[in-house]
Amino acid sequence: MNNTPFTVMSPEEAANFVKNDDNIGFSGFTAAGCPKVVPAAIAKKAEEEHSKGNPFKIGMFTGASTGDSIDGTLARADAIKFRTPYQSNKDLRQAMNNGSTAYFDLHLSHLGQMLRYGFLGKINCAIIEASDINSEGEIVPTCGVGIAPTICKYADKIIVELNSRHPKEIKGIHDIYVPLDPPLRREIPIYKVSDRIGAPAIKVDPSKILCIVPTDIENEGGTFTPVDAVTARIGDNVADFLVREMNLGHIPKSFLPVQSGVGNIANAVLGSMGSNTAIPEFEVYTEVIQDAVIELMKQGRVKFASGCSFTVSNPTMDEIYGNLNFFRDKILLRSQEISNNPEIIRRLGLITINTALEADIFGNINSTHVVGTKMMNGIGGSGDFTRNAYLSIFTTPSVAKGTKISAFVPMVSHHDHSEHSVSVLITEQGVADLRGKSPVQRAHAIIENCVHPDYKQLLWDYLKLGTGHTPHNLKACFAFHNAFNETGDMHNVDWSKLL
Ligand code: 0RQ
Repeated sequence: MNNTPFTVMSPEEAANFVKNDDNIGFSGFTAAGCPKVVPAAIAKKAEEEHSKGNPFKIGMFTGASTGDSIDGTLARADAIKFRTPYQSNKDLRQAMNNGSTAYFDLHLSHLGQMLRYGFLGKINCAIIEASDINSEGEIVPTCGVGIAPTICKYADKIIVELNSRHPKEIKGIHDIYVPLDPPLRREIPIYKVSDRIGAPAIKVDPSKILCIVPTDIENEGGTFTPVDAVTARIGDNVADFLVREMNLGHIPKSFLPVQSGVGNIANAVLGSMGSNTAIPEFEVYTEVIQDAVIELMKQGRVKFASGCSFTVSNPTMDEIYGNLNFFRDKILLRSQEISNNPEIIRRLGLITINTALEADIFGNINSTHVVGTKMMNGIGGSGDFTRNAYLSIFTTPSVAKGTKISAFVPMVSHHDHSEHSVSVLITEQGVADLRGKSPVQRAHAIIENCVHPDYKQLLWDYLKLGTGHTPHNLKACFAFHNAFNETGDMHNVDWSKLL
């Protein structure tokens, strides 16, 4: 029942407010908290317009990746002119790599302020998924926040998808805070992971709300892939390394808050940390709260989690909603500007754990581009956390595509995180501690400890081909990538043919 003064509309009626060339801001972070039915109606409208020979494409500001009902549906309708920031949808990836969608990849913490600074143009309309709304224009988000507070403030108009699948009782789990902009910015007053600094809802000008679209749709929750031998080994290597660091006095005995990236390695790492009893119970300050965090919270191993979304499977989401009294005082959901904020990351002293696509033997990281040219997903929050960490760790399996790709190459084919920000590399083979080491010493640590046995000798041989502080050989530095492009297998590098 609609107890508010706002007009109720169908998704198609709401989609009619969206015009060709509009910039639209979407709530949510990953598929969590994203609107679903209005984007699908916009895609349908785009297809209708295209069939009449009319142009119809929109610009899109999202929190991070979204569900298929936004990125997939709109990409397949060829309805995306511009897109920022992170994404992970295969149809959108194809559109970005073939040039039909212009993609701007940036650090997730930067988007809110860039929108407020006016760097990215106007926001014509915000489409927000809500669990509740009142006549004063207080919108309670659902299971992800993303950039919702800023786009609600700066969009000309707002469409609200009111999704009854999310209980109204979730109110209180969100912490909505938008910093002042320079020159008025002050410190963001989070001194502990659990500090609440904002409001439980997003306050908007009620006159901007075009309509409410009622829905009752399940979250597009991810599937949870079980830990396999490689991810389990990586997880154990991370946990054992952190215990050693604690015993050396490099990490306080009370431990430090942990950020871990998205995906199966992150779940495995948290699982290993949880089951390693030498690690005390810990807190999580991260962007995505995954299944493993919820599991460890139930076991009493994670004391508190601050994040931007519940990026969990649907059964885990149901479990959280069914036990809100247990979880309510242990979790806060914040905007990505706060969950990924450099000031807070540095102040709290985060141990950050992210996944590399490839790394080079000197410790530089490529998180985004497959063989240097094809965008995979985007930098996401990995740069926000890595650059500002107390201890920045990158994990990766040592090989991909069977063993045809080595995750370690002479020089990264695209550069996201520099040697200056990366402290430790960890694979299923072992741990390379890069702190305090020269480039050559880093290469020794990486080749000895992290590289797959198939590729060790090739990389030792490469190290002899260069001179200087960072001994690259510019004729040979992309030999691994060239071998893969030419033969489909990095094993086929032959230094003698290159020099
Ligand atoms: O391909 O799916 O065809 O099998 O890349 O690799 O090992 O399944 O790893 O899913 O964790 O993704 C870096 C992309 C890793 C991710 C990246 C192929 C491999 C496979 C995926 P297939 P895996 P993951 C917080 C932090 C950036 C953002 C970030 C990412 C596919 O972690 O997007 O860190 N990170 N955010 O076979 C060519 C290589 C390869 C390779 C693997 N060297 N060359 N292909 N693959 N290595 C999260 C947010 O910001 C929301």
